[in-house]
Amino acid sequence: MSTLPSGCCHLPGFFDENAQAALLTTLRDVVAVAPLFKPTMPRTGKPFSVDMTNCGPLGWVSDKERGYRYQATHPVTGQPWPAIPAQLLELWRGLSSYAHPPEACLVNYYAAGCKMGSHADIDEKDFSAPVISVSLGDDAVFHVGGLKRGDAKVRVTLGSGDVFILGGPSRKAYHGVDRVLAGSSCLLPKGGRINLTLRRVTIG
Ligand code: MD3
Ligand code: FE
Repeated sequence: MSTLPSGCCHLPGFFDENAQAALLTTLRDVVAVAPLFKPTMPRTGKPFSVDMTNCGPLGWVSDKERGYRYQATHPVTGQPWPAIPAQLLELWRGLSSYAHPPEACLVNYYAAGCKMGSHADIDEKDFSAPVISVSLGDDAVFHVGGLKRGDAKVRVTLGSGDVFILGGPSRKAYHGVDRVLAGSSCLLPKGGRINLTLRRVTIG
């Protein structure tokens, strides 16, 4: 048994199977308007393991030339991001304790074998708002540490329908995804995992 750092909250099975399927249906509409793209690392141009897209007024993107940033338009289509689905706005209202709506919902798609190296989410301006994440599809082994890269890490399996809230002292903690357990869920017909992160970007 290990305890999560202060400010982290794991809500396993927050969304039941029906709610997961409904969320997936709305995400299909999001991806139809804002197709998944492959971000690249600042300076090196190395591709990310995951594919991404966004919904909401601002989306998180990264490329070799301009680095990590939020912007109002899709990097490939040049179109505005679609709206954040109602179920997710409701989730934020219920759990964020924050007076303003989220501005970004980053959608990460993990095919089998994808991972996400340890990083801190620090491209936002308002750190008083939490980050709220929703996992769908295959289980992932996720880690969360402290404010320094070398701090001790706690590992948690994030399953389909789980919600994870990062706030307070953990808002800038290092975290990442070590691996995805292929075949652990049948929610996604082609397998893999989707993670949604709701974020406030600007000061409300
Ligand atoms: C802990 N996504 O998109 S979500 C990301 O499962 C990201 O795709 C992971 O890290 C994923 O940036 C983890 C849970 C999460 C989100 C933000 C955090 C954990 C966090 C911020 C601080 C500490
Ligand atoms: Fe992150």
